[in-house]
Amino acid sequence: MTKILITGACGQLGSELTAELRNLYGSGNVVATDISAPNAQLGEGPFEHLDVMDKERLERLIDQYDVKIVYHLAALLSANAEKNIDLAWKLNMDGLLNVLKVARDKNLERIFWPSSIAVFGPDAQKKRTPQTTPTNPTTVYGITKVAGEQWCAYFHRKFGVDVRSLRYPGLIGYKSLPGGGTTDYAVDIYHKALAGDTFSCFLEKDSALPMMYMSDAVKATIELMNVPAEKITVRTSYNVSAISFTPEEIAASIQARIPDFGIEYQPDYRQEIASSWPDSIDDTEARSDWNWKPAFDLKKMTADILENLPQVIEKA
Ligand code: AKB
Repeated sequence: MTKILITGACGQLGSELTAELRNLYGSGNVVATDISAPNAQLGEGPFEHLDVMDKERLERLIDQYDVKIVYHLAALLSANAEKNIDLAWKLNMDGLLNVLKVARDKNLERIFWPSSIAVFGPDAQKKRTPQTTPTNPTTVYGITKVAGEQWCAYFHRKFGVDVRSLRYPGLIGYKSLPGGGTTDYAVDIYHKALAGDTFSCFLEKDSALPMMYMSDAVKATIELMNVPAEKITVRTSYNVSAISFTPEEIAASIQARIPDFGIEYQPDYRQEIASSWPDSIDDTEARSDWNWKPAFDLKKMTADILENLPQVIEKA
């Protein structure tokens, strides 16, 4: 069985993706790595401490486990990146370049790397932002994603590295917490609603952003990684879309089930980041190249989270 290694496995996406890959391909075949200690969410299976800026350690682990596929998720997200631009550049860029170089030198089969809607800036079409349009981000996170996309395309073109990528919207799940993103409010809001607290939102009530339920994000990632290489026409990163909503709309979807839930708005520096991003995304290429189709809309997602989050909170 082909061995898989995941970097940033303890993060919001990493935790759920690791669990699903272990479920699909066998626990022993998926090596989870992170700088944090492993969490229960990852399930059984090998875990190694790895700082992705340490290329030698990455190489040793690839050899030790005979890894052929890498999901490279370790990165600083948008809001945290604005607070530490040097670390953001170093971690997001050096980490990716280390993985791409190791993939080239060790002839790895396939690499996954996440890009983001953060590649777009204020001059991109705001609604249904197309795959190909100006990518002039105003955040350091966005700059690392634009550069990263170009590195992926370069390593594919020049060295034949089969690197695949998605421009994730904000990811929303109940099993693990996000850290340092601009879209994190859309996870916190469910925790506050279940705790009976009023939610203080750091974005304006009408600030629409593209979002996706975590199970759809995991599905999209695994689907993309299983598509025959010849079907992939985008070697920078695919637009993928699922839901688009404002804080007021997500609050209303919660109030339909918890009528007493209250929200107030106290926008901070993250509003500027959100305002520079698209409201919604056009993902025609992903739909036509590899049949991408999300399963969850806002109503279905809220119902699923409010049903399952209480058990997760109880166990914690
Ligand atoms: C963030 O908010 O930084 C991320 C993203 C949209 O890439 N969730």
